[in-house]
Amino acid sequence: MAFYYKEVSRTFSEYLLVPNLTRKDCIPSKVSLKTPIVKFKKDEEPPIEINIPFVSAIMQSVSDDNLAIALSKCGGLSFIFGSQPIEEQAEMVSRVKNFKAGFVVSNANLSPEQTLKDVVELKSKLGHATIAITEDGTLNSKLVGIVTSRDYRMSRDPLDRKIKEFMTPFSKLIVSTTNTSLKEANDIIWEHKLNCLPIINDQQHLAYFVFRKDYEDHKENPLQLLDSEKRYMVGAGINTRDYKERVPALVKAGVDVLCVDSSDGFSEWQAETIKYIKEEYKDSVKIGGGNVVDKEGFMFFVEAGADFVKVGIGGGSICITRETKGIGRGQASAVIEVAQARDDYFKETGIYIPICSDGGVVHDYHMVLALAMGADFIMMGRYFARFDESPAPKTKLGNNYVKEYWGEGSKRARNWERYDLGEGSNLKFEEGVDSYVPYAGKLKDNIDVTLSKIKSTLCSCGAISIKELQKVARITLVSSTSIVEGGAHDVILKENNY
Ligand code: RVP
Repeated sequence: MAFYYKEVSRTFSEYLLVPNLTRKDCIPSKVSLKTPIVKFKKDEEPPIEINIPFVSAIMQSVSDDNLAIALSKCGGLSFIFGSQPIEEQAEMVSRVKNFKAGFVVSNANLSPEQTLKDVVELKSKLGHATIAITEDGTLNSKLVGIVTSRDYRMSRDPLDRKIKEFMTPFSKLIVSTTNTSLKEANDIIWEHKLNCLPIINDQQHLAYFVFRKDYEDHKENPLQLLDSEKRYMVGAGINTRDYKERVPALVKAGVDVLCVDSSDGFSEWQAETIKYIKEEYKDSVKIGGGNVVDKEGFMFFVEAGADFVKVGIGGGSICITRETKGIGRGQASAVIEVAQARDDYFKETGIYIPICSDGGVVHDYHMVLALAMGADFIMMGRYFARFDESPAPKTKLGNNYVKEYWGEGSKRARNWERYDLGEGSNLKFEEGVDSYVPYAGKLKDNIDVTLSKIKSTLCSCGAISIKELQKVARITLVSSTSIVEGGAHDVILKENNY
């Protein structure tokens, strides 16, 4: 006879936190959200911790190098999507690792023979006002000048005017060389009242621009997540098919942590993949597995040697696995059970294996609930897909700006490895949808607001760290009528609310 769970499968919206005494030292500025993401032993320092408990989903529409840099700047970590050719994924990882804060590789480049029309088109396409002019219009030739909006007047200059006639030529530029530090570059910018400083290599090729406007930006990231060589940290997703080729390429590119990406990770292929990587690389490569929703799944990954375990099936906003296959579990129930298994295992062995709650976060308070229920960190897709830095372009839908967000199990992503049950990569049915999400602006601005809310909730619960929250949190189930009571109700809302 089938096994029946006694408890209903529940999700975050069915719970609330009940406040505890807020001590005087419980103030938001004292709250640390630092959290371990890989296995460690009792009384030892975790080998990798992130400064805010968020990681971005292993998805084409979420985690490319651009979002990874923005998130790492804020203290979180991205897992670059694996549903792309090995070289391209490794290239994204290496772009994050080689990114020098404040040093921008120019992607707006033209040649002196091109025209004002090209400048205008490029500017409207990329939104940059500073264009590098190089001999052949690529970064592989000499820098011969730059064009900014100060160099032309749209009302007077004809669109077919050649760039060489109005650019600021190299001879008039103040430039610096690649051994310049960010501090030195900024000093030159201030001294000469520049808006931007081109940094050139010994062949006079443009290596980077340093912009005046970025200066404050780089001073403002006290939580940025850096490795021992002061490079941004980044993760990457892999699958259970081509890992023997993919992992070496990612390791060579400098990846900090890997995760096997699968909708249902409780499979022999995942164990095989993790065991192989641990045999090859010992502890020098950190790898997580998932997704699972119960104690058995967690213990399976513990045996396989995983450094963390990812929790959640079917709760993703773009995920239709529960509808198509009838498998899954409410995200809260899954996290609660797996967290208990993690704690029991820690008590028995002194080995702590962090767990990641993946998918289903809709409101910021869901994040605090996930943490309070025992998650060490949280993976999100929809949350990040809405920001400027995510890969899809911003478009207009009716009167609103939106970004596209598609599931890895959708036809569009063609990531059949994630859903593969060992019989090849043919699509039989989709487990994800293609959708829009409301555009929400810059990642940092949104994360700042989210973090303020989370810190404030921790203070109400009488905690100043995630560990403390997990010890002291008091969580209650809510009735559907009390959920109605929790929102604005029985008033006529003015239009400008929210
Ligand atoms: P959400 O944050 O709710 O958008 O969920 C993101 C998660 O959904 C991912 O981290 C992944 O586990 C899952 N996902 C990604 N693609 C699909 C799908 O197509 N079904 N599901």
